Formats: sequence, C-alpha cells, structure tokens
Amino acid sequence: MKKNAHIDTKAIHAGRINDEQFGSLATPLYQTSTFIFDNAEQGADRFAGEQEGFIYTRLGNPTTRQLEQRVAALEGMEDAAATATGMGAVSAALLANLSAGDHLISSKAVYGCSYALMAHQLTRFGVEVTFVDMNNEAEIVAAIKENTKVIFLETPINPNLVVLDLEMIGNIAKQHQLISIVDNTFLTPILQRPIEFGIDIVIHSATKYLNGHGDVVAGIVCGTTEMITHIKLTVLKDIGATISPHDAWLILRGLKTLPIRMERHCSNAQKVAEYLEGHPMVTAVYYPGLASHSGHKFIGKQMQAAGGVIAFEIKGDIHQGSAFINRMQLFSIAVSLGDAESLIQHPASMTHSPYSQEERLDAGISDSLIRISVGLENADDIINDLDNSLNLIGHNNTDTVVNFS
Ligand code: 3LM
Repeated sequence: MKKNAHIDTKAIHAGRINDEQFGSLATPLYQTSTFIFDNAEQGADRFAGEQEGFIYTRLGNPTTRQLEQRVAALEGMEDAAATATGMGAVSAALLANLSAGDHLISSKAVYGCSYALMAHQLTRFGVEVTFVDMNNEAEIVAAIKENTKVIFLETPINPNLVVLDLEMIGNIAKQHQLISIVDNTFLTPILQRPIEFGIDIVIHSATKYLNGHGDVVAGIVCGTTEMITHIKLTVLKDIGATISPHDAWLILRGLKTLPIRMERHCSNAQKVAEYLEGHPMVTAVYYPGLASHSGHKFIGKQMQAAGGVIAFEIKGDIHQGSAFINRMQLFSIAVSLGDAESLIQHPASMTHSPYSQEERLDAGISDSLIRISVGLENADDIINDLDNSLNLIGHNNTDTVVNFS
C-alpha cells in the first residue's frame, strides 16, 4: 500500500504484516500468552530492549501490533497502544501523564465513567481536576494553573452531542504546553482526525464503531512514538489493561468495513434526525447534521459528517419517556453505540449515572435526554419504529404490550 493511499484503502491494508510462512490473507491470530526464546541470552536481550521480538502478550503481541499500526495510520499518528477497554485507554492516557500534585482540565460533559475516573479516582491519588465548559475559551484559560498538565475532552460530547472547537483547544494547549487528549469514539478517524488540529493524544473506545459488531470491549490510545512507548512501558505494562489478541483480531476484521459503515450510519442518522425534528411530540433534537445545531458549522471543516448518534427530548413526564422507550421493537434498549443494531438508552439513569443529578445538569445533560445509536438497518424501518412509539405518547398507554423479541 502506498503511503498516500486513501483512508478507505488504509482501513483494509495499513499495518499489514505479511505472513511469510503460509501467505494467509486474513491476519493470523496469535492466541498465545507467551513467546519462546531461542536461548536464555535472547530472553535477557528482549527484556533489556536490546533485541526486537515478542516476550509475553501483556507486553505485546503480533495480532495486537497490527491493530495498533492500522489505527495509528488511520488517525495519521505515529503509533498506538491497544487496551482491554475504552476506559483502559482513557486511564492509560491520563495515568501516564499525571502524577500527584498535577492539575487536569476536563470538559464538564464527558462519558460517565471518564467523569468518574477523573472526579472520583484520580483525585484519590492527589491529582487536581477542574471541569469547565470546553466551548468557553476564557473559562479554559482562566482554569490553567502552574501545575496544569493535561486537557481532556470528547467531541461530539457523549451524550448531548455538543461539538467542541478542536483548533481553539489545540492552540490553547500548545500555548500553555499542556498535553491535549481527545476521545474520538463518536466520529472515528474516518470523519475526524484531531491531530490535524494540533491534538497530542487520541483515544477510542474500540468497543464502538472501530469494531462495529457489538462483540468486543476494547480501546486504543494514539500518539507520538515517544508517548506511546512511555504509555506502554509505564502504565500498560504494570497495570495490565492489555487487549486480548482475539479481540484485536475481531477489531481488525471490523475496521475493513469502517468507512462504508460510517457512511451508512451517517446517512441513516441524518434521515432519522430530520424526521425527529419534524415530529410534534419531539421538543428538541441534538444532531450536528441539522442546520439548527450549534455544531453544524464544524461540518466539512473539523468533522466530515455528524456520525450515527442522536440525542433528543420528548413531551411528557418520566413515565411517558419510559413507556416510549419500552415500546421500541426494532431498537434494543441497551447502552453502547456504533453497532449494526439500533440502540436506545436514557443517559441520566444509565451511561451518565456516575454524575450526581446536580453535576449532570450543570454539565448540560438533562434528565429527559434520550440517546439513540442509529444502526445499519434500513432507515425507513428505523423511522417506523420511532414513529410507532412516538405516536402513542399521551394515549394512556403506559401499559402497552412490550415486545423485545
Ligand atoms: C456508552 N460508552 O454507551 P468502554 N469513551 C466514550 C464512550 O462512549 C465510552 C468509553 C470511552 C458507553 C458504554 S455505558 C456502561 C456503555 C466516548 C463508553 C468507554 O470501556 O469500551 O466501554 O469505553 O456511552
């Protein structure tokens, strides 16, 4: 593959390690915990870093390595480290760059467990955290202190789809010598490459679109060779949030169709968002693909398209909201996103329950928000499912038969 190949070609070929023994087209799965040394000296040399080669799967594995090189190529970054989960990636990126006494600035609204890690865990180890409105340049700058080391965000934000200005944030980080970390899970490198805006580290929950088939939990951190070596040799080696080679193999398979899946997720979500916006029972729709959305101006500049996640609010109280969700038939009631199947969930009681209600409201995540991950089914069927359920709101139907099959 040529270095300047298009991103959809890279999704299939980048980082490919040729199987010289058998010529296997598919990536061989090295499902092994350990690797045999030719002799004691070779083992010692590998441990000392004086000879290349694998030692033990917690420290590296050929299947995993191929995944790391492929995602790094897609993000346009030098290297990557694959992890056991997306939270493993968030933890690795933060723990490798923060020590007791350091200060971290994060967007107020982030994925619930990322918030919990920063607010409830890192603080136990003497890391100070300030949560800010990441769209407010003055507020970010005012939060910077002598000991500030890292700035953390995701865009679009899970779950309210607020879009943040990567160029503005990348510039602030450069000016103040902060390490910027962006969680790119919602858009993937197919739609957004944060490095183009000066961001230092990009992380993913590979559980989501990168794998795309709902059968893996995994994560990945991308950065410079120096940063990734630092992450691998400090945090990942000793904490052990290493990906299983089998999961790496499944994600490599999923990545081959990532560009075409993203195209379909986006076109389906655009149709669904437009439909929702026109429904009388829907009071608000949050999707950057809509001209009415504050993040719409970033499309074509920072992000190529708006992705497959939509948040919205409907008329009625909590009971009508639950009844609406319970009536869905094609949609599965489940957290996670980026799968072939359409999913629906309630952030306040599910993905963002690690926040207190006060913290959540302050972060702009309302109790009535409903989040959907628009799948790869036919858009008309997805819209029909929403339509059936929306049209029954307010018809004293809280005991409508629920069919989850
Ligand atoms: C969810 N999100 O449904 P894992 N970063 C982002 C994420 O959305 C997530 C992670 C990191 C959801 C998971 S909630 C129990 C289910 C932007 C996960 C963490 O560790 O692979 O789950 O990734 O929003």
